[in-house]
Amino acid sequence: MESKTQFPDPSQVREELIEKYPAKVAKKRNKSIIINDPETVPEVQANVRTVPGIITQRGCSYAGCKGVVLGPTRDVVNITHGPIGCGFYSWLTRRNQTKPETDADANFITYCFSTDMQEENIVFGGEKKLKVAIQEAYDLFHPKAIAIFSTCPVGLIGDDVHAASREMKEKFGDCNVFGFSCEGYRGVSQSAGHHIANNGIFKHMVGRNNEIKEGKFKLNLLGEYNIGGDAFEIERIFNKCGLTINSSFSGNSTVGQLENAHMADLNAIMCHRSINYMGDMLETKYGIPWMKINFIGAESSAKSLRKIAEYFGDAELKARVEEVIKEEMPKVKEVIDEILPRTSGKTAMLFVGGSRAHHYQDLFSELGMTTVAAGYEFAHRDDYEGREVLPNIKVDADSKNIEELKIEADPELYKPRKTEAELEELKAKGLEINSYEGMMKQMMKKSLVVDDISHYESEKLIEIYKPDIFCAGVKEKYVVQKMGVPLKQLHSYDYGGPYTGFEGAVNFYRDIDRMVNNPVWKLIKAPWQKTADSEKESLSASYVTQ
Ligand code: CFM
Repeated sequence: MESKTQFPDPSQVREELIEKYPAKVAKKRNKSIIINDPETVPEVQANVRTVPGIITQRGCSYAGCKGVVLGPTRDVVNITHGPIGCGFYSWLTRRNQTKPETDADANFITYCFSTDMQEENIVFGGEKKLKVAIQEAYDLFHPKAIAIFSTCPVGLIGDDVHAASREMKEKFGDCNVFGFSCEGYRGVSQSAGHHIANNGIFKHMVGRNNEIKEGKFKLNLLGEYNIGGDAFEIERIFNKCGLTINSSFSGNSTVGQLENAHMADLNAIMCHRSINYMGDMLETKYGIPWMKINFIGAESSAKSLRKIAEYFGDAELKARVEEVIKEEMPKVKEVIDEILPRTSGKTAMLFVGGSRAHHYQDLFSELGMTTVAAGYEFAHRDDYEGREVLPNIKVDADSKNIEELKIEADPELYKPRKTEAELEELKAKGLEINSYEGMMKQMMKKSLVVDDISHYESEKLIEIYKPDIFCAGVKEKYVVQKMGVPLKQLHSYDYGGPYTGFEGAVNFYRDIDRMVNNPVWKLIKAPWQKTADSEKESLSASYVTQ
């Protein structure tokens, strides 16, 4: 791909990133720092342990299970079984918004439930305390479900959260109680927790309610957690088009929705990394296909709507979708026309999570900006290279730790929503069913892809490329900004958003315009720098033209 911008030679950059490491570490990191080629996508080392001592952006398995996947369901009482720190730091730190339909509907999202384990419980066991906590939550709130999340010490001392949950569930009779063995150490990152959460929801919730809800075109929205109200914007657009969200996994979701997920006719997957297991299991057991969609970016939203309409194959729906796109696009176009001259040609780097480093590249390209380097914290090779590499992924000891549920077609409820012939026809039309092409095929040739980037490597990349914006999280924010580069938080959105759909795209364009065109970044100078400008000049000496 041709570009007007000058970029450093990526192989030289890679050398520079690893040159300070001891030989063994350099060898390992080398496999996770890849020069992209969208035509023949190279292999990326991903989902492996972080080298001890390296400052990683990653979180833990408990974070992925409790915080990410189960956290946003508003009427489950989520109890952290463990020391108070784990519960406290997972309390409202992710901006998954909720809006109950009425004031009378349960919403426990603002509560923090923990068993507050003490030394005594570590020595003598914590099951008794856990059962008391479950009882207390039940007496106070009478929730439809109580979920128990294990933290590291629970696994180390061997508390059986599953037996305790079963016992309490039987005792109550009208409250579903279930546990998760999602101890922080259980995998190499929060990704393990996603898988554990998917398994638990599938085993304990999905399929308990066969009610057929109203709506002609019913789909589940998978892997959309309503950060900053993202799911509300998608819902607004779906409502306009006549599409019904049957269940949401799991932004603003309810127990009732998750229990009824098997009654939808399509699973639309936003975040492939965190929820792909659910898509596959719903397909195998109930015959519901899944499709990768992306509502980050106005063009991507339009494309996703068209894909959904094509799937349902209804002429009226297709026409309505076109009408909605026609209605929404002019507002977007107006803002783009204003902003594009100011953002065009600028560069971005995205190092975040397991899906946004891909999705947000679409928004940047709508702004005429180039992503020069990107990477995930905890994604797997399929999120980088595409799902076709799945059969070649080596299952290591860390992945073997996580249970793979054996799912079979349900004798009564399995009902293929599309025949083989219909699926083939859709595929022939370019609709990817049950597949995801990953991030790298959409990235520029010779851009850098770095998995589980270390703090040191981020600083080096910023020094070398001097991007106009760096996207990551709060842990990186202020260090990066002190280097004179604005940082956009792509986890919490810096308290902004929504960024999905058409209205979200406009919000994002405006926020990025304000950041990359703010003169303040050029004025930042550390006390030891003589002048900010002379520093920049010396660094730009390493640039080569492509
Ligand atoms: Fe999926 Fe997410 Fe993400 Fe994720 Fe996350 Fe998140 Fe994320 Mo933070 S589920 S992988 S574990 S899109 S919390 S809403 S922003 S790292 S890129």
